[in-house]
Amino acid sequence: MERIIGLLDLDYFYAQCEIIRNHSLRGKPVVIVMPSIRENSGVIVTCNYEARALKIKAGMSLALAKKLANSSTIFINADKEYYEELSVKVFDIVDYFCEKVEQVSIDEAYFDLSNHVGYDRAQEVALKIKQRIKSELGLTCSIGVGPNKLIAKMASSVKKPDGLFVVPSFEVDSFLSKCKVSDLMGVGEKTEIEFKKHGVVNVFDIRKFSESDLISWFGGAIGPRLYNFAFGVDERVIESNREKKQLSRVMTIKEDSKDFEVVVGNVDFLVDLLYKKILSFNKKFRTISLIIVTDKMETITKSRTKSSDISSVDELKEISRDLLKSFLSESNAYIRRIGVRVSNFEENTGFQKKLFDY
Ligand code: DGT
Ligand code: CA
Repeated sequence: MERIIGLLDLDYFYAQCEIIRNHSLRGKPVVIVMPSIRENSGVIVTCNYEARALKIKAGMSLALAKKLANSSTIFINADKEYYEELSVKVFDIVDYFCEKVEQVSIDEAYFDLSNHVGYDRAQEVALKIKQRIKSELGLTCSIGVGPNKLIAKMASSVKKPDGLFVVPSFEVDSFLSKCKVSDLMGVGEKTEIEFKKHGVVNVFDIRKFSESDLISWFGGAIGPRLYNFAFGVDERVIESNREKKQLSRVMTIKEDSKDFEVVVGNVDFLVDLLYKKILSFNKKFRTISLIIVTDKMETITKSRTKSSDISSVDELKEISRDLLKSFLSESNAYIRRIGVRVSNFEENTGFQKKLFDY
């Protein structure tokens, strides 16, 4: 299966978080300050595009930013706890669509789109992620999609803000042919200057040299990596580092149907797949949901939460079947896609402990 990776980066994140809880800020320059102990001093950690138009930017002192500000500019002290809460909600949405998610900062994560098979489908999923984040939280983000982390990250900044840019594997060369070395991940000012000494400005200039040239310029760790980057090669894997809050399995039914006997086969199949996943996570769960997408592309969710943990695949099947029956008795719609989800987890420590006690 071809590897397809996405990188999601929230736009002017801290500033956007402030704007969504106070709509009167919209349209004004908004600057987020990390205050220092000394009164009236601090550093700018981010600002929105209206403030960037005034040449205010992250890393700048508060004093300088105040000189550049106009009368409508709003300065706000950073509220990290609130931003972290929103960040969790954003990446929970990504988790819902993708199994492997690696968060790399408060507002950035890589995610694996490989099992959505093909760039068209990957693009659709990326768009859905953007739409869900916008409709549920009111935040915009930019997503890049490509065959590896390098290309996904580079693609994410092409259409920033609120962008989506896809570079399928067969377009990597033409994409890189337009990029400068400074666009490559890990190339800061120092590296750029060293490249310049050898006449290297564009990514493709690197290709005129050998890997050992790059090792002699940048050392054995960075040299080979940058050499590979020049050819669009990046083997780094996604290292999932988020605790899963829910697990789900979804499929499209062969033919739209409202016949219990037809749909229940799909539900049982999904429950078997899901149960295998649950066992590998070693968690207990209490809420089961059936997610139904109709032929009119409406999404309906039916859930049941038990007072005790669900203990077997049979119990999971029985509840899923009940939820399906209840949907069919209330609706006349044809079912196109169906999913089963479990949530409300607890660590399954009792069982683990017993195993280790012996
Ligand atoms: P963007 O992605 O260009 O639209 O703008 P941001 O603001 O999302 O920038 P990014 O992705 O580099 O950083 C994400 C958030 O992390 C940003 O909103 C504020 C915070 N941040 C960035 N740089 C610093 C820093 O140097 N110190 C601290 N404390 N926070 C920072
Ligand atoms: Ca960002």
